[in-house]
Amino acid sequence: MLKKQCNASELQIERAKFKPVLPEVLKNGLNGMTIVKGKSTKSIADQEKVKELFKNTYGLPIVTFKKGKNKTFKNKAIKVAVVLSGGQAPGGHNVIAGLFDGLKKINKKNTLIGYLGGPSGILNNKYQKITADVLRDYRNTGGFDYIQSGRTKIETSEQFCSTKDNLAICNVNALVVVGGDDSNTNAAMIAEYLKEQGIDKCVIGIPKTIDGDLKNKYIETSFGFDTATKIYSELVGNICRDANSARKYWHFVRLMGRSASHITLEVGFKTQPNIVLIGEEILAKNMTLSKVVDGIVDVIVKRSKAGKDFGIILVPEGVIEFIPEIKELISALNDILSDNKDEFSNLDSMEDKKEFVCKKLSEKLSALMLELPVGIASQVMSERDPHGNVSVSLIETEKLLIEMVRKKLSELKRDGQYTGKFSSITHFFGYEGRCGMPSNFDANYTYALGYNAAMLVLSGFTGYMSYIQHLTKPTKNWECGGLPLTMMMNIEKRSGKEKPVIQKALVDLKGRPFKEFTKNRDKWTIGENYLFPGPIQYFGPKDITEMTTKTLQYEQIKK
Ligand code: FBP
Repeated sequence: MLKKQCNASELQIERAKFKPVLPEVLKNGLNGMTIVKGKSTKSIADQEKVKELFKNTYGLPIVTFKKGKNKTFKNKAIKVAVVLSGGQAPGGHNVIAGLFDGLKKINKKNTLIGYLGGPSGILNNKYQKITADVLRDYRNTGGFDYIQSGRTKIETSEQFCSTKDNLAICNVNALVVVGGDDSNTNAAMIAEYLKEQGIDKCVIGIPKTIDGDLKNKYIETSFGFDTATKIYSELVGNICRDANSARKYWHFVRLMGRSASHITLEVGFKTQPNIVLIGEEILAKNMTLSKVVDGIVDVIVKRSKAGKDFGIILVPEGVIEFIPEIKELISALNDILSDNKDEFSNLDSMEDKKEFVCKKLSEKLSALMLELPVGIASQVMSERDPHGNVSVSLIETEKLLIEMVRKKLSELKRDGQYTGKFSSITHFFGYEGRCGMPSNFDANYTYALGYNAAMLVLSGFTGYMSYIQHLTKPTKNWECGGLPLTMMMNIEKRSGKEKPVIQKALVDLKGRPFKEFTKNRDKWTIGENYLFPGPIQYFGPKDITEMTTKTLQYEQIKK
């Protein structure tokens, strides 16, 4: 029962009673499982360079937990720290709950602390003891508000040293990092550093990000993707119905997904709007911004000729970085901004900033910069996050597209090729979905990820990510284990320098989900095949409450 009932909604109170289902293999904790180790692994690319940088944690085997008897396990009480890192994703609190329950199941004296405000909490030694009493109010809730999150990157030798010292001050045996590709890169570097220093402490990562771009054969999806896409799909479905009722607006909906277009593809499947842009396809076809706009205009004109001056278009926020000329511009700006940080930050006006970067850009890129609308030009120059990423959530790509579409349509109108009326409305759905109450899938998945992480830590593994597999099967049949973090790494240029990072998983244009999309999208263009998925269902028929994403379903259909 919720402790602070006066502060909780009816749904919160009901939801607090939900008991996540554990995979069978985890039910008896370490006493009921054997640990199977596979062969030594390699990084996804740049093997020699990654191996050189991770001398102590490279090549670890994949670990699988199977039902059986664990003969080697020593039950000594330990203290674990957890940190939530990067953007919020539904289910973070259940990771903490799973970790807490997993630790307590094995030994009541095991304890858990949470570093506050993300990795900066480790550096400033700001933490809080996780207690059963307080945790009760956060089980099955969205958000990261129990211990909050942050985007600090741990990268300098001073920062690694204070991480080591602060873990020692707190007497912590293990650190669990809940994060996306960048945060888990941090986890891999801390694991390597501690090993190199001869310190016997474990570091385990948990795959989190609504963007869905932290995935591979073992990490079938990152947590939060399921809930966030269900929330966005409800909203987009409602807009589809409104558009079809009023029949007077073109809705340009930008969706979160910093790099990959997984969110947009999934919402596309669930709502079947008229146009769905996929950044990865735009890049593969080397489409310029003008070509992308031509494609949109083509559909608008066709629908207008059929008497339909309305429609819905989905735009992934990361699309901007996939358009070749803008990708080149952003990459050049990354270097300029990182090499001239102080000088640039002393410039006050937008005009001065634009002039400053234009002088340093090539002629071609400087011309492009000058062509961009003022708002967009200022957004592409905005401050990078500590991992060197441009803040695409602040770039209003949908407005740029509308401006260009409007221009082309008026040219067509002048030439008598278009007689319709173009009225547009913009939407951006991102923050609306990141802290939603986790779906049953995410509530179970995150709890299992946390519980499984407890088993990895208690078995003494370090430099691993907690993985749960076979996610379209019933929860009790999910398989669990640990995946070496270095296996997912490659070398990339960040803030102008080569860095080891976990490679992002983009939409695979040869993969089943994208193929399903291309089979259907023409139908969606001219017709009104809209679907209205409605809100997430927590109670009721299992077909609805246990439904996984379409992406996962397509990926796991037997070939
Ligand atoms: P993570 O990869 O850290 O989970 O965050 C992803 C994301 O939600 C993106 O979709 C979005 O572009 C970004 O965070 C927004 O960042 P911020 O929270 O710093 O505004």
